[in-house]
Amino acid sequence: MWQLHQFALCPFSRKVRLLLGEKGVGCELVREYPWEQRDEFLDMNPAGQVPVMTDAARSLRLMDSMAICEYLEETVDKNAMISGTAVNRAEIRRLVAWFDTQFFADIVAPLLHERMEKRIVTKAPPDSNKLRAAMKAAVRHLEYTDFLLDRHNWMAGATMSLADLAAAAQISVADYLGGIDWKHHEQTAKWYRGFKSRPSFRPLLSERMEGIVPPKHYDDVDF
Ligand SMILES: N[C@@H](CCC(=O)N[C@@H](CS)C(=O)NCC(=O)O)C(=O)O
Repeated sequence: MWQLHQFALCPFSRKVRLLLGEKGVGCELVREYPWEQRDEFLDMNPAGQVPVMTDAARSLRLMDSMAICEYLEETVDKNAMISGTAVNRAEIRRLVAWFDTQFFADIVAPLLHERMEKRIVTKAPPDSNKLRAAMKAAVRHLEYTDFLLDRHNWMAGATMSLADLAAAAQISVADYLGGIDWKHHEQTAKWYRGFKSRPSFRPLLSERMEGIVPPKHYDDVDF
């Protein structure tokens, strides 16, 4: 049985969880807070980052969300998420990298730092200028996803792909942390409403991070 070492608001772990759900692969969740820097966890992943996916019975240990997703894609046929022509697959990988690096750096990382890490680790208040900058960046990013979704039903083309899972993972954490103003983003909101009702997404939306309450619309499918 796979075990996924992760925490509720890690967008990279969410992407892996969504892929596991879409592919119907069972997995036990093990909560790991990387900021605790536990020796046992650093022995497991010297980078000190979640997600890490292990299967003790088979002595398997996978880390880095993209490496884990590529492994699942290569070993589980059901619901291929990096498929189509070489050009299609390149576009899927480009957009996964876009959400995992740009969207994360501009929006999710500052929100996690200001609203979660400061609260849990340093007990300092959030910096309102940094929160405002992240929300402003979210407007720009959602304008881009509106543009992508104007051209086709899914982020990278006509079918759902890993790009949609990466986008939903990052957007859902930003939304939990109050970083998204959905006004004027009808294309992205429509796509996200559809995503919210998927069985792979429901368990993530019902989870809460201790001490951090999401906005009311967060798990509402008809927000
Ligand atoms: N490239 C890595 C990034 C993972 C990552 O940044 N995880 C964060 C939590 S969301 C983490 O563990 N941060 C702790 C640290 O960097 O020390 C991946 O895709 O798995």
